[in-house]
Amino acid sequence: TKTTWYSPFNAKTRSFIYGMQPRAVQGMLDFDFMCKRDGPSVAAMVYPFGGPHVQKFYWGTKETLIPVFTSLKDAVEKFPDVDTVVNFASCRSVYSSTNEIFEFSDNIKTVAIIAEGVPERRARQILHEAEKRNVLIIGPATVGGIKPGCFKIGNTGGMMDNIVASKLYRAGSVAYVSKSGGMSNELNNIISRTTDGVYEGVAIGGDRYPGSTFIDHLIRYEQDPQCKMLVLLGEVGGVEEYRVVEAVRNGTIKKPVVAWAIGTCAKMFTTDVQFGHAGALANSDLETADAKNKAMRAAGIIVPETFEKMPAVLQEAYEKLVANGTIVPQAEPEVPKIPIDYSWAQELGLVRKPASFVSTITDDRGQELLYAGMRISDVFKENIGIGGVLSLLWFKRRLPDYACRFIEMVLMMTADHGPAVSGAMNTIITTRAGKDLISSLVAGLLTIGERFGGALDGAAREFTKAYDSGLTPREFVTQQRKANKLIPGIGHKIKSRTNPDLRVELVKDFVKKNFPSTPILDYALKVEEITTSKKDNLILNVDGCIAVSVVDLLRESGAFSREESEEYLRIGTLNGLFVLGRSLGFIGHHLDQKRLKQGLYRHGWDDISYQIKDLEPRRVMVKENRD
Ligand code: Q5B
Repeated sequence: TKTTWYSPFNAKTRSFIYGMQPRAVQGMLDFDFMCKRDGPSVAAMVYPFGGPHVQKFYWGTKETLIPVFTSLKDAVEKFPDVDTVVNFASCRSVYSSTNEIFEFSDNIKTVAIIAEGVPERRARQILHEAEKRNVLIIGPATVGGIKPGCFKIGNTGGMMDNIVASKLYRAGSVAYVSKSGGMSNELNNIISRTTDGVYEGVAIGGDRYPGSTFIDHLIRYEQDPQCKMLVLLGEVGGVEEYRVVEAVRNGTIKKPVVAWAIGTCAKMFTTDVQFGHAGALANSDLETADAKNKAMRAAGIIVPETFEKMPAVLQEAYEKLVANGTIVPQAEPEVPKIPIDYSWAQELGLVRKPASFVSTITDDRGQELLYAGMRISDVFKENIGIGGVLSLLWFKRRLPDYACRFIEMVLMMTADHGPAVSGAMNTIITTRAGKDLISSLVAGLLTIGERFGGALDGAAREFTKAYDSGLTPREFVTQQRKANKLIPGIGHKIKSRTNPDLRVELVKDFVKKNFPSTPILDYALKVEEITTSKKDNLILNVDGCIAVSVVDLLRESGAFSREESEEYLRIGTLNGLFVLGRSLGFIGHHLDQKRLKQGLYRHGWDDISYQIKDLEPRRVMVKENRD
């Protein structure tokens, strides 16, 4: 269906959206879908940044892709059928972008300019150029307009439920023109309740120099045979309403016009009142709303006594047109179902869905980040330290001060044990191979396990089990030996009874002084007496000592139930302490190597015992077999 000058929008109208306005585009597509259009009224978006790409939108309940072009030229080349542009450019760039649009005036016949605050000089230049090129401008400073069943400009009409309530999904017989988007919504509402509905509605915008004026649209409506009745919602300021008065007087407009100029209350103010719109200020008596209403009434336009009486006069005028056969009311189509966005439906409390993830430790959704319910500002106000933070994030509770200090001690104690240990070595080699911090850190962390640094969980488990089952320390050692198992937490490569690990001494000292009781540590020390009597280095090592102390903390502090403490032992909490602490050291080693600009490491041949057998006989055998 081809458009005409008086009917620029129809159910085939396709548009470009100038600017990145996904919400507006989705609103237009939802409207299109409700109107049962064949396809989306938005052909493409034009947005100069980020390169050409596609964006996903809903078409009903399904998804569709809308291309984004970086230039209007590309968009026009791809979609030569598009004749409308909704220009969302800001007031700063609207002049240049609209001029760019004018370059394609062979294709683009209607431009809606949404921006507010366009300088009047620029608005006049745009208007001048548009007239020269025969392009219809709606705006600036407008929400746009709507043609029920056909096309909706940008955000016109508001939310979908509003559009349904005003029956804008199907055409009526009444066309209106107003200045403001808000008042257009009011007209949509009133017209849908008092007549067979809106045929078309345009908000020309509240500036002093709109690209098209009341009369431009009313003359279009007059010419359009589908439109039977006109509505004008003018306002104080400017003289555009008088052009309508003149058109009615001289017979250019013959269809019934219902009109009202808003701002009659201005006379109640002792000084001149500037209403919301830039143009809404009476510069002379002629520009007052009262004068306009009087002139319109005198010309035969249907003007209610007050705006409140507008619905009544609209209904009366409409019923006359029905009575004389001008309007034949149509059967109401089924009210379209509007798919609503999931997030909106959720906000309205209409849907529920099981969450894919559950989290119980932190919440970043509110104004303030919460750690286990504690506001981040309180974390600092109360100076709970890293031990306090760990107790919130790992145990979801505030632990007693001594427990937090113990946690901090563990982290400090395990932070590093020199470059020679497995993990640090791995980190160093990885760094020297040119890898980044995270790779080098992870390379080090991956060495933590039963033998190196990761014996805490095992130590806690085995010592606790032995203690709980009533084994004497000696029975425990014997049992482990018989089972050919090393006792986790016992033994060290370099530390021994004669070369004690001072870290272990510090932990023991702290725990003995601060913990309410230490049954598992005491038990482990008795085991140590037995193992060291066999071999000097079979001491309770740093992993073992921390592990049994944590068990005592979990069980004896009163902060955990027995089930909770069992669970924390089971789920790997204790090794986590070593991992966290030693990360400090591994990162240090990585930075150290980088700082020292150490080159790629290659191990010396002399330090590898090559035990490769001569392969010759095998080769011969293979040959023989083949023969
Ligand atoms: N024997 C730690 O072994 C080490 C025994 C044992 C009964 C044991 C070894 C062991 C359990 C795992 C453990 C954490 C591998 C260590 C750490 C952090 C670190 C590291 C650092 C840091 C040392 C010699 C003889 C053999 C064995 C017997 C050894 N351990 N018996 N229970 N636990 N421990 N890991 O010296 O009769 O001669 O055959 O696996 O707790 O990783 O600083 O380096 O901060 O970075 O190589 O402190 O103890 O001794 O394995 O040659 O054994 O002692 O059966 O007896 P060694 P092996 P036999 S802390």
